[in-house]
Amino acid sequence: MKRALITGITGQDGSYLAELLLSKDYVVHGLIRRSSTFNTSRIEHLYTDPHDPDRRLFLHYGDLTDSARLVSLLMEIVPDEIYNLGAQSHVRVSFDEPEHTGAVTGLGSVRLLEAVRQSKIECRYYQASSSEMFGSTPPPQDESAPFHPRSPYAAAKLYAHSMTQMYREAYGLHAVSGILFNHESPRRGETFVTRKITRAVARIKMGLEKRVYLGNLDAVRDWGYAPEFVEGIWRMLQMDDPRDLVLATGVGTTVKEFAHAAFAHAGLDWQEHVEFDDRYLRAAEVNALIGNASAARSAFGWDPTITANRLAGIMVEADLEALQSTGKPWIDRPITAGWS
Ligand code: NAP
Ligand code: G4F
Repeated sequence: MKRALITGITGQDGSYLAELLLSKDYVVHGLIRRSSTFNTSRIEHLYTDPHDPDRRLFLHYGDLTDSARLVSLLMEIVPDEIYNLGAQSHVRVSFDEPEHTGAVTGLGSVRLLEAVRQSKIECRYYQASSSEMFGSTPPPQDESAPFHPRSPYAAAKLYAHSMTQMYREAYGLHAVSGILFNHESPRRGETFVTRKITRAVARIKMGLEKRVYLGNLDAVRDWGYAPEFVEGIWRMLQMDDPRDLVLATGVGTTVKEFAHAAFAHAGLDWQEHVEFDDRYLRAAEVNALIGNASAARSAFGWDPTITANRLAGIMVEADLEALQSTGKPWIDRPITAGWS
């Protein structure tokens, strides 16, 4: 059985990746942060009792800012594959917390790479790079497009991306970076724009709210479906020649168009419920990200099927169902709370 270590296992991608690896008979180890409230809701369905002798999911407390812990964990687990998905991943928040974002999203990767080097463990390493690194470079963006970061988050990701490439070239580490364009799902964090919209649609449809406040409606993103992207992550790390590849759907959609599709899915008119609030604008915006993933298609046949319109439907359905099934919508956080 292969052993994998996932940082960020409690996040959207980490939870889907854990599911995928368990379905492929891996033993999965995940790094989780100590929190005063439960932060494992996305992987609760995968949890097995520690007394179960057949258990294949193990969670370890740790943090990407704690080098010594990363070294000791690697020595204990001796993973065959490491997926570094942990990050302060919110672009707008990175303007408020540039130093913290650099420490986790940028230096966190270097701590992990260095832990691999120091522990001398033979393993493959995946770095979660981002299309945000292209920043102001116009679409379509592929592996040869220049990087021009427009946020502390993008700058931190570019540093981690360059260091991953450096460890591959200097130390022969089997390391790849997936340059992933936006990918969403019902498990998407509630403050990213797609999920913010689909939660709002569900709450408005249920009569719990009347409107949602958004920032830049003209930004274009290439939104795909997280489970398909996670499959691409796994396949990328199975390649025998490690190299960095773009994963994207190739379809660009504005925030406005996504809102239109999501509200229409519930029989609502977005224009009656969406209002502008400049608190959601960024000091510098990335206007348009649309990826060209033809290299990944040739390398391992990756061909995503779900783009923004269908994604909006999947997410609205899931948010409506979640709200209806709790029976206690009043314990759900309101959408207008002002978070980024
Ligand atoms: P996410 O849902 O925000 O998950 C981030 C994960 O990182 C969470 O498990 C979080 O733990 C963990 N984390 C945060 N700070 C940490 C720290 N100091 N030490 C250890 N773990 C820490 O992100 P995602 O959407 O799944 O994305 C996964 C990765 O891909 C991220 O690196 C992201 O930047 C990158 N990426 C995402 C996209 C996308 O569209 N989703 C596109 C390109 C790249 P808690 O649960 O405790 O907060
Ligand atoms: O959903 P977003 O916050 O995602 P963003 O900034 O594109 O970043 C996501 O994708 C990256 C890959 O390209 C990842 F690396 C990163 O970790 C993250 O997963 O914003 C999308 C767009 C932006 O242009 C933003 O200005 O939506 C616009 N937007 C408009 N109103 C809003 C809002 N974004 C948020 N979060 N909240 C709003 O109210």
